[in-house]
Amino acid sequence: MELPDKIAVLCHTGAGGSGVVATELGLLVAAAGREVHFVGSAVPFRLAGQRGLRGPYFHQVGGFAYALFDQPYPELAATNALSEVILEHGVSLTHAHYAIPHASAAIHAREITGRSRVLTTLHGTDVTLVGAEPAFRHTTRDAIERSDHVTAVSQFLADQTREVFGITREIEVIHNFVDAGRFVRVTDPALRARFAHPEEALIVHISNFRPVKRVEDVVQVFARVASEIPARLLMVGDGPERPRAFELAGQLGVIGRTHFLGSFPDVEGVLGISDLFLLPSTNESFGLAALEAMSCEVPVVAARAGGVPEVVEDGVTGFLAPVGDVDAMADAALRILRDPALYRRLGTAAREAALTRFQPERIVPRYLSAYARTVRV
Ligand code: GMT
Repeated sequence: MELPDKIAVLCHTGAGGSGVVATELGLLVAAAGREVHFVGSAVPFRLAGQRGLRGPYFHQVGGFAYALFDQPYPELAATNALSEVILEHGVSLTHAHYAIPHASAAIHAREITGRSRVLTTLHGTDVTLVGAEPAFRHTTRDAIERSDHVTAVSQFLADQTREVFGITREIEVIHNFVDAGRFVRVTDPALRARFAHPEEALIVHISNFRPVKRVEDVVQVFARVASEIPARLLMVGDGPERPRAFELAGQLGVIGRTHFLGSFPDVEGVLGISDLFLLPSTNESFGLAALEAMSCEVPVVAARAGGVPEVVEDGVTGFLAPVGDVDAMADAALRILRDPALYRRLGTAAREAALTRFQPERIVPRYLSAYARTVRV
């Protein structure tokens, strides 16, 4: 297997699963001795503090404001920065996370430079939300069709992509992974005591608070649970729906038991001390935060949406309910939190699933094999 020596990575840099996967994978590929160059508008969320002389390296995409331009054209700036990196460092593979704008930029750079193959990983919103918009339909399909190789983070997403775009090309399914050494149960009574009394259940939600995450359902479920048993809710992340969730928590009388902690990259600490993870999203191609919770022995109550059933096994590592069915989700949460034996069984199985199905040792070689096949095409 002939692996490319130098790889460029394009990804979204803010808080979000695709940037996390791109970063964790890039770090592991760099640790395996390859030269990894991240290209982006900012240092990716979890890459901060991880760079060094031996890489991975980060190259900032420049901006250009000119009176005639009504927009700064970030895709062209990214294409330009990537082309420079390809030519200057002899990069032979670009790993684009998201079809648009990243795969489009990578394909454009491939044409400009006459080198560097393109592997595109689909993460979800590019296909299920943005790409399905008529305004981006042709560009998304084109980016997927003209990539040298395409992977998707779940079987659901691969099937959905073929259906939405009428695409027949191969899409390889490579699930996301979690570092089970880092995402572990934490016994830290002092840390836990900052958020909950010993007798209170600690429920957590992590997301970017976009409408697709249904954060108001999180609050609704929590209010039902908190009316039956002592409990606290940790809301980690930030985004457009946060004010509505905050207001609803006030209306439902649980604001005093809900902590809005904002966004931060090292979520393993908060997951490690929590008892239950809620993910009621309308759609979720994978649900990386749920997997990170599972690795910390935290059972998950989620909506049966998209690729979530490929991660959370109903009745084994948590419970799934129809999207929007907050009563069913609250019932499932109460069932788990009231029954210590069930809680332990689900938590142990969740950790076991993370260890056996979603370990970097199992997933990263699949990407490396895809890298080798892509540069051989
Ligand atoms: O869910 C988000 O809003 C963030 C988004 C992203 O691009 O970072 O997450 C997508 O990619 C993650 C990593 O593969 C998946 O775990 C998420 O399920 C997926 N989000 C959606 O499909 C809504």
